Amino acid sequence: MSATVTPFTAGDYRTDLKPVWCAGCGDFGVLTALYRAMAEQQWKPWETVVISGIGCSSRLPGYVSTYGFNTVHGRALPLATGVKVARPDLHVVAVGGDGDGFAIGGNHFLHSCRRNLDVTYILMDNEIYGLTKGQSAPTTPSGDKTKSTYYGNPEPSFDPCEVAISVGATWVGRAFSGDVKGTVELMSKALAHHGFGFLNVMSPCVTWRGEDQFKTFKAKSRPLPEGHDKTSRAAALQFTRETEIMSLGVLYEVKAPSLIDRLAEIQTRARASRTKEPTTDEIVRSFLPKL
Ligand SMILES: Cc1ncc(C[n+]2csc(CCOP(=O)(O)OP(=O)(O)O)c2C)c(N)n1
Ligand code: SF4
Repeated sequence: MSATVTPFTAGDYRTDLKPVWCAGCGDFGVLTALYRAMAEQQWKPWETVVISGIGCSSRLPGYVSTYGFNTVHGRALPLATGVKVARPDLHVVAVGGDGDGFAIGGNHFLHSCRRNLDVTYILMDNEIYGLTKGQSAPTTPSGDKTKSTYYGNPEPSFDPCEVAISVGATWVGRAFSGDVKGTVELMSKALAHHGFGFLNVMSPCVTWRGEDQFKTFKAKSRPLPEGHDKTSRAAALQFTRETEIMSLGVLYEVKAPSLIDRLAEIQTRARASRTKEPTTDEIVRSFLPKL
């Protein structure tokens, strides 16, 4: 008699911990989408690790019934690198905010893309530092008034998707957390991707950017045009640095060996080049003076 395997449902990834996010925070949509996307992928919770830094969005691992780390500010990706290299058999997801990922953690973002690390990075981009009460972030549009830029942000902002595509990520997408169905679809593809999958989810902060951020994002949202060539870096870059519109979908997707593939290949070559392991006796003798 064969045992019936019950598939995982979105509810299986929920924990008893109640999110402490403000009512209406965009991160609720991202969390719901992650439950559903993991269920679509049928990832076993005990074979999955969700890793974050520090911020409102970085509280997310506590709400997911997989293994998880809530690490230090800006350090989700180094932890994810270590976990994936030590245990390539696990599914590794890094999550966090735009301050965490692109200001203090910007260096790690560049190198995770470059290495084509085999993890999924889900970024909750609210164009602000939420947890620390509304300071400007690298993604805050130039000229915007925030708690730390009272007379307007003097800095130009950067587009995370543009950076990811430019420095070597092999899957790059943009979603809006107000469209949960669309976010699930993109997140599921990002989770399934082999290599560094980066999903920038525009996720409103209703407290420090105002409820209007929902309206603004919604009004600017457009699907990528039919026939967009996602294998072309030049084509994908046309949908970055947008100001009046916000194109949603898979911007870029190519196949390339991941860091884990390259490490495995080096390991195989290194082992093959060592024809015979020296015995303990031979090692000890090699240190003794020749008489
Ligand atoms: C080393 C270090 N520097 C600064 C902080 C303070 N800090 C905590 S969260 C945060 C920014 C949070 O913004 P973001 O990462 O965008 O996440 P959000 O809260 O908006 O989700 C900062 C500056 C810290 N905890 N550790
Ligand atoms: S401060 Fe902003 S980002 Fe933080 S929980 Fe509230 S709405 Fe969300």
